[in-house]
Amino acid sequence: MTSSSQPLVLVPSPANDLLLEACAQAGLNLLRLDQVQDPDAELERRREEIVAIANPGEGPCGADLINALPRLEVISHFGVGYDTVDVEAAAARGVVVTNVSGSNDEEVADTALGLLLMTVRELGRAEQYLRAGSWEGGQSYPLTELSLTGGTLGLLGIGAIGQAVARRAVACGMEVVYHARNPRDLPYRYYPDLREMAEASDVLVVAAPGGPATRHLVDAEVLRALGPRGVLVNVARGSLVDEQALIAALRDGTLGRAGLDVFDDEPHVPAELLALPNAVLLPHVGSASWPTRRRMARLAADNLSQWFTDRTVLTPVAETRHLVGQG
Ligand code: 8YV
Repeated sequence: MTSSSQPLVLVPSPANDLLLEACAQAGLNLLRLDQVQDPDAELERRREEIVAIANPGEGPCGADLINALPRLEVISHFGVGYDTVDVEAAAARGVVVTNVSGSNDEEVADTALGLLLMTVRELGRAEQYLRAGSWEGGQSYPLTELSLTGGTLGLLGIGAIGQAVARRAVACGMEVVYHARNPRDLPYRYYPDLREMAEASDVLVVAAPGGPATRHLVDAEVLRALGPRGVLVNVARGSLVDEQALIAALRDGTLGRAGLDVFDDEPHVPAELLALPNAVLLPHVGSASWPTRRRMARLAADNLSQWFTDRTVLTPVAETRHLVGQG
């Protein structure tokens, strides 16, 4: 049951049904800004009542909004990546930010594996070949130039998703190496230099957080180092890759192939990319299954109810962890 005496939780942009259902089940009192006639006026009228934000994955949660809410205590973001939330502005105000860390690692890693198979073993293209009748026409599908087994997979980022990708790559008979800000206690070779790692890799999988600190880490030089037989897979954020450099490299053969689930300006995908036969493109479906999205939604709602119960949260982001106890 929700009642107006309960803390008010702002949903600043259109939210998916799973998030709304999970919040309703947790008894949260929501103010959905996309459901009111005049959002600006409503926000102004109720800004002193709002103590929490339930932020849908795609929508921004910027400093303007954070600073407009004098009683804001906590922001629960529906996503593992929280580059759309201005965490610095939140931390400066003492506002705790949570994500849904741990709820979609395996699903996103499966998507990376799918992109690996689609790029390296051309499974999507082979299916199109069959459907077009070419197989029945008497010709076998051409042998693929590459295979996964025996190759080296370089990971940019070795958090929970990176590690889940690494486990799958090992199961496929690949050697795993990684680049991150710091080496970790893991059984994979660490490269302090991304370009050097790209040179030593057959496939580069991007699994690091987005945001200003990682913007365009994968640039023309890294793509050149990956080389004409190299494959880039991105399941993280479009911002980590210089998209124009990627298009140029795929077009002139400097880079062999790319498998992308994420783009710079989603849901827009540049026409140049759509036209490239050596790019496999997915519409950001990394975590897009009912079981995983349900888990994400529940965790996003649980972070808020936990906060209202005992002022702890389950999954605070690193930048605001110091502001809170963990449940
Ligand atoms: C979702 C994601 O697409 O968790 C993330 O960081 O990018 C995806 O799982 C997104 O959160 C849904 O809005």
